[in-house]
Amino acid sequence: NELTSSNKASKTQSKLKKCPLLSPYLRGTSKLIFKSDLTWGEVQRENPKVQSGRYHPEDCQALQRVAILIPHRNREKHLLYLLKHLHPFLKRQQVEYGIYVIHQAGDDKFNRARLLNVGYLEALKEENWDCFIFHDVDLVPENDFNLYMCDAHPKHLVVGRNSTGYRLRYKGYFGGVCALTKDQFYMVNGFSNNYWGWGGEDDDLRIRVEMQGMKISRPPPSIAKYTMIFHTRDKGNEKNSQRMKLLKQVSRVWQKDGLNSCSYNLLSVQHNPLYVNITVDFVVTS
Ligand code: UDH
Repeated sequence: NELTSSNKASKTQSKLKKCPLLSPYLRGTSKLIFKSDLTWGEVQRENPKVQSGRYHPEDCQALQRVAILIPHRNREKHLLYLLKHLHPFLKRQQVEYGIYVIHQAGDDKFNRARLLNVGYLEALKEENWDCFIFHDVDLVPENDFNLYMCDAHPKHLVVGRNSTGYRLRYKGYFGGVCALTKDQFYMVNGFSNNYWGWGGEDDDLRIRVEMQGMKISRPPPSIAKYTMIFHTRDKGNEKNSQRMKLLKQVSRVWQKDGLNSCSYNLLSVQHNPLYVNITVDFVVTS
């Protein structure tokens, strides 16, 4: 039923004029407030038009259909703060969007990249999304001119974060939040599935992108700013000591390690009001 009503909504939308690239509702920098007693009920009441994590503008036809993919385990408070800010932020941008949280069950080593591959594959079963935003749970965008839409080349949206003085962490950094079209991500065979624990998977994706002759674009530093919600290193996400070795193999293995070899047990798909929660577990291979 949900899907039928979303199809109807898309048909009505296609009769409307196209939304402009820069929506008239953009405000620039917002002051981000993280209230300690914030609840899911409050955020739900603030976003009555969001259903199953989805929204589309009512007065114009969105330029892109965008899926936001958030890898997650044991960061409920961060998720609440992120969605509190992300829903109104995306509404102001007039994009049609859906938010998917991909949750890794159990306490084995965390695998951010494989969760994001799962998000891409599962989200496409629900809707033919044009653009995917791969989004860490603890990074909140500060300026709504940082458009959550895809470009001709893959886009990296985090130039700076408060915790590092708003400077790019290092030349070529491609982590945190990035945007690739459905085809760009497919062309690179998605992320590698083999990075367990922290680090390396984002550099691996950058290498895949560059090998296809694509360039990475970034919005101006004054716009691509994020507040990182403070946290310490999570249990199960220790630094991956294999990462440098794996990074040397990308050109040899990318065609057989990625979307086309992503294995997972799908434990549940729940349609919550503010997001779709996809829970999986993996067989750890290293
Ligand atoms: N994530 C989880 N749960 C985990 C681990 C990771 O949800 O247990 C997700 C989450 O979306 C997070 C992303 O994976 O934003 C990246 O992981 P991270 O936030 O641990 O990586 P980051 O580079 O921090 O932000 C690394 C540890 C910081 C230690 C700081 C000590 N100075």
